[in-house]
Amino acid sequence: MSPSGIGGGASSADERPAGLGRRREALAGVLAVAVMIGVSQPVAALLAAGRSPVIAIGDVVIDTVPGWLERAVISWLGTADKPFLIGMILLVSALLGAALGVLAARRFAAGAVGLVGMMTVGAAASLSDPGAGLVASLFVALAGAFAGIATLWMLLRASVRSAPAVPTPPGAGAPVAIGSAAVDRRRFVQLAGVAAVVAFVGAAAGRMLAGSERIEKLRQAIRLPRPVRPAPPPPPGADLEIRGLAPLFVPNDDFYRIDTALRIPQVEPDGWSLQVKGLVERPFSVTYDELMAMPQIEADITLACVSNEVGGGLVGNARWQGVPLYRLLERAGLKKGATQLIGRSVDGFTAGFPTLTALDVKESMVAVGMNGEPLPARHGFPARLVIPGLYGYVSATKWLSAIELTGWDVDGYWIPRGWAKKGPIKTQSRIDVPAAGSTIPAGRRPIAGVAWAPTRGIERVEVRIDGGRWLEATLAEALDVDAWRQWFLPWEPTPGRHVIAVRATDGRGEVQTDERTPVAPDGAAGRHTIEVVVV
Ligand SMILES: Nc1nc2c(c(=O)[nH]1)N[C@H]1C(S)=C(S)[C@@H](COP(=O)(O)O)O[C@H]1N2
Ligand SMILES: [Mo]
Repeated sequence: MSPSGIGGGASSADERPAGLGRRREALAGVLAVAVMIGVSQPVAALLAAGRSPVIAIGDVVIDTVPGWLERAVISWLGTADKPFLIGMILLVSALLGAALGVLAARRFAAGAVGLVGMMTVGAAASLSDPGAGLVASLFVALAGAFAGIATLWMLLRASVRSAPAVPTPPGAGAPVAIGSAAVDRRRFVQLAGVAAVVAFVGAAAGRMLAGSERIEKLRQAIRLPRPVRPAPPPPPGADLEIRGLAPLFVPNDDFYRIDTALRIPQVEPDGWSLQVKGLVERPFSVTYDELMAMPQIEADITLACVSNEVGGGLVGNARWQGVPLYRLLERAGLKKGATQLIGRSVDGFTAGFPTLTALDVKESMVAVGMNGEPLPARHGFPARLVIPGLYGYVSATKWLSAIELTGWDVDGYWIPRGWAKKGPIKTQSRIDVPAAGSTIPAGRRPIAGVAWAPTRGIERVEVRIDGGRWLEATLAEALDVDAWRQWFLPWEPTPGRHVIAVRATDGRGEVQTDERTPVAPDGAAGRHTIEVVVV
């Protein structure tokens, strides 16, 4: 075996007197970056004002990419957009690491400066987070950079250590004896293994320390107070319980999740408070315990995302519990000009809607409970807004930290990104059974689905098969005007291809439009139409 094969490179040994292949240099750089990131995670998690550089960079990317690109990525990847973004950041970091490894093998200082530069970008990104601190961010960056540089140094030195001290005379053949080359290689592999373990353990420790398990324990220990106005039990027959049909209440674990948070904010209920401020006579704040002690209501409300395509799954119904908004607004006293209510999240997200909605729609609430449990972390623990009839992007602020009364001129997060200022939920209906595009056996079977028009209710659902006349579907018992309603139509199809369309009529007698509009800027319209093959 020739020593020039150690590094796996194709170039001859004379070009690399130390026997150090480019691949190995690059690998050293990648591992240095991995350790750097791995070490920065637990350090960031341990400091209250520290932030993971990777998450921080991701957050900045989310906040700065143009609205159309963000929409395109979400519609392409759905909720996989976040893992994808993290993956891209790690990939770019690895590529930078590889380049820095090769550079450091020639000029170590240059490589080290590169690593420091990467961490500086991370620290700078952290500072765009409202809760991050300058000193903590610098400390995270320094700790990571130090670990990365040390790793790079050890890995590169391990590779050149066994190089001969005396230059081999020209033409003397292999510069490194086979025995020492093997030692050299083993040492590199060992160190590389250690580096990989350090990076992995660091990342895992960071996750653990980030507090999600602790907050989950606290959350599970919380008992929701009995609502002063409980929602009536669902009438019998409100849930048709047809296989494949969306349940009347979507279980919390299955409920769709949409937000800009790369890492779910872990909010300690004890340190949390909700401020009511802005154009109010008496600004105040309430702690979690105070909020829990206030009279609460319960309401069945369907939440929908403006990004939901016709027939899509970014919609769900739940039984929410919380403090009605009008109570908080009464206590604060509205000033003239307080035409908009902005919800602010601990992570900086904002959403605003007309103050009148909060006053007129009595079920508008600061929710603390979802389907009988304290809000799950991913759905906004400890508190969020739930406003019947409005898409989430203008209303449903999770991890709520403040309610701010402003004029209409202030814009929430999504408005400058190309979404409509007003976001009423459009009347929609969806066919769940049979599944779109499926092949099904002939025989009697229902066509079934859900329809929703929060605040207006659903009065009628009609189905059209193969372009025939509209057939009236049977509606399940209604839960509440704010909640979705199931429907079904018995069907005995003939073999072959069939096209099924659905349309709903809301409580005001308005028929869902057939005119297709895209999700941007104010929600998709059009009728869900599916094709199935009966065999
Ligand atoms: N803090 C915060 N709250 C947020 C968002 C967000 O990005 N950050 N997204 C909103 C959007 S666009 C929707 S559709 C709903 C979704 O709520 P869910 O994830 O509980 O289903 O949350 C809203 N609340
Ligand atoms: Mo949304």
